[in-house]
Amino acid sequence: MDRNVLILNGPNLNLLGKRQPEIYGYETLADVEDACRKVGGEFGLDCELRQSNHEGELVDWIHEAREEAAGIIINPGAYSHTSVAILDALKAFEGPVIEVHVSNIHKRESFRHHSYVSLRADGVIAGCGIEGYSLAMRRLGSLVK
Ligand code: CA2
Repeated sequence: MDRNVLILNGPNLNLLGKRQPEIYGYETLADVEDACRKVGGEFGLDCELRQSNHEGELVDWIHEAREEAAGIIINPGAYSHTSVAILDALKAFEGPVIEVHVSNIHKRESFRHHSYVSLRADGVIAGCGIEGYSLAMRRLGSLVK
């Protein structure tokens, strides 16, 4: 638990690397997990990546993380902009939380500019492609001592 990071991904992110590469790039969630494992190794952190298209499942996993993870990296996808339930679940998690967006949400439609999750996140990374996840892992390496 002490050295485990949970990397959560919300709806449609299973399509990463498979559709709309002009926005989301060519790399998949499997590539994200590999990259995070590599960075985690530098800090003695282990990681597990999960993706769900269902809000309640993401909430359940955040609850599980209370017992199982030292930190959370989360790309809530479109739920960033709508989900008070995910925000509330994250507020019940005591470790550091880093929010990641592959695209720069501030350069896109105005409805993407607000994120409920940002009200809880200790850090937010947007627009760095999938490298954002590795950057988040590095940040957790500093925060989780
Ligand atoms: O930029 C991000 O990471 C987002 O969280 C991605 C969400 C979007 O709703 C947020 O506003 C920003 C969408 C994920 C959809 O992912 C796809 C990936 C490839 C092809 C189609 C969708």
